[in-house]
Amino acid sequence: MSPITRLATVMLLFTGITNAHFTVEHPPTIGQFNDDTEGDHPCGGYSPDISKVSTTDFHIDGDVIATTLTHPESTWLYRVNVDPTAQGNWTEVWPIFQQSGQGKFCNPQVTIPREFLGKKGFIGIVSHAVDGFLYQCSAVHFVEGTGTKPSDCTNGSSVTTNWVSDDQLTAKLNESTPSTSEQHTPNLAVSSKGGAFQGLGGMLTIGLMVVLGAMMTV
Ligand SMILES: *[C@@H]1O[C@H](CO)[C@@H](O)[C@H](O)[C@H]1NC(C)=O
Ligand SMILES: *[C@@H]1O[C@H](CO)[C@@H](O)[C@H](O)[C@H]1NC(C)=O
Ligand SMILES: *[C@@H]1O[C@H](CO)[C@@H](O)[C@H](O)[C@H]1NC(C)=O
Ligand SMILES: [Cu+2]
Repeated sequence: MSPITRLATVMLLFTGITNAHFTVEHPPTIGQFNDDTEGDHPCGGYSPDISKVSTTDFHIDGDVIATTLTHPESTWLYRVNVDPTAQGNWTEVWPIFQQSGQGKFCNPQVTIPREFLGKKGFIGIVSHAVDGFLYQCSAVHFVEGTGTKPSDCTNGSSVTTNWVSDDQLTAKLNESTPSTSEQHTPNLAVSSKGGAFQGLGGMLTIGLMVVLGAMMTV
């Protein structure tokens, strides 16, 4: 193989490695998505200020939360609050459940307690997966009625769910300050092709440096 072919092969091997632990399709999240800080409470590395972000209407009688999981399994907590900086005092808005199978999960029927009607606040989505807790937040305006299901609201064909309890996730309803012991630690021992390398943007760099180094010596 020529060095260029070799490089191309390696680039191909690394394609898809930098995918996220999980992403949120609906409602739109706030802040720039960052794989490396997705484990930072409360919003995955972004410090929100409700007065500075634009909100999406979320219908309290039923609206859509849609995620894409790139781990083989996750337990999920959906929580809301109206704290201006998304700290603490969270209310659970869907029972904790476990997803098995990578891919999309779309829940079109999330309801919000009426006391939130007319307020602006956050929907926090917390994943408890093999490499720890991961967070995303959406800034929303809680409005009357039911939302319309977007066309990309689908469930992955290999995705199944079941109700579970997860005390550590439940405890996230009271969590308000970043907790260093809960930081997301990449785990190389993760099974499943692709899953093993998620979040390791650095792997790509290291891998390429190794390859470039090898090419120099050819
Ligand atoms: C926590 O949130 C609930 C629901 O919005 C609200 O009724 C309550 O006053 C809040 N408690 C504190 C201490 O902010
Ligand atoms: C996805 O599956 C859940 C049950 O696990 C179901 O409640 C939900 O309606 C499904 N979503 C879609 C878009 O069919
Ligand atoms: C949250 O904290 C309050 C007061 O400290 C406590 O009563 C409540 O049980 C806690 N809730 C959870 C889910 O840990
Ligand atoms: Cu991960």
